[in-house]
This record gives sequence, C-alpha cells and structure tokens, in this order.
Amino acid sequence: MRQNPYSKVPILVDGDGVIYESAILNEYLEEKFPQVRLMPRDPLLRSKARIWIDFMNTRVHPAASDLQHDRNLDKAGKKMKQHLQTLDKEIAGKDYLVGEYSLADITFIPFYTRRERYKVVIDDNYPSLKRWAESLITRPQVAATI
Ligand SMILES: N[C@@H](CCC(=O)N[C@@H](CS)C(=O)NCC(=O)O)C(=O)O
Repeated sequence: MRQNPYSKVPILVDGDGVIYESAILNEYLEEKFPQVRLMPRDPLLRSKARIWIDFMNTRVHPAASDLQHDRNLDKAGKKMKQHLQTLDKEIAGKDYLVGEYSLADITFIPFYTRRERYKVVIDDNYPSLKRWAESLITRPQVAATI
C-alpha cells in the first residue's frame, strides 16, 4: 500500500491528506464531525477512553491475530482469556466503558464481530461482556455495517 508506510489498512484519504492507524483515523473523524460526539469532553475521561482504545489495539487485537494465525497458541489463548476477563469486570453494571457511548466501545466491535475467525467464544463465562457486546452490535448504525 503506497499510501501507508506501514502497508496496512485501513487508510482514509481526505483531500490531500492520508490518515492511517485506526485509532488516529477514528479520532480524526470524531474531530472533523463534532456534531457526532464519540469522545468524552473531560480530559481525564478522554484519557480513560484512550486507555481502553489502546487496550483493544495493543492487547486484544494482537492476541486475536496470534490465535487466527496459529502463533503461540497457548500463550495467546491465556492472554485472550485475561483480556476478556478484564473487560467483563470493567463493564459490569455499566452500559459503556467510559461515560457515554464512545470510541472506546466502538474499538471493540470489529473484534467481536470477527470472534469466530479467532476461535473466541464469548459466552456466559463473560456475562457483562456478552451483554455489552450484544447491545453494541444492535445499535442501528453498527447493525447496518455488519
Ligand atoms: N495498528 C493498525 C493495524 C492495522 C492492521 O493490522 N491491518 C491489517 C488488516 S486488519 C492489515 O492491513 N494487514 C495486512 C498486512 O499486514 O500485510 C491499525 O489499527 O490500523
């Protein structure tokens, strides 16, 4: 991919600009269209949202990739379980990870909708995680993309 020096998708071409790295691309869109608020306004809550976005991108997705490609299966399986337990605990009793619906929740969706590809089962062992994930994918804007 010529436009991304990392040779990865997604990329976003906007006028003369090319944006890559999904977390940065998502924040770009959030800033560009402020009428759709997908990040908290409070700086501390913004940091918390970014911590969860980073958690998905640097922990959940790499473990999923290892599982998908049969790399370090034992270790990847253990890590995935830990990450899912962490999320299950965090989301217990809440509708969203940080305040209102935000990019923190959204960043989990591509993993959840592809979980079979990673041989990941999210069942009643993770009751809060399952409830949250199912509620995310039934949002009309999300359901339309699946
Ligand atoms: N950190 C990057 C990861 C992007 C990534 O790994 N993309 C995969 C597809 S989901 C890809 O382009 N793989 C092709 C390759 O590695 O050659 C992001 O969040 O945008």
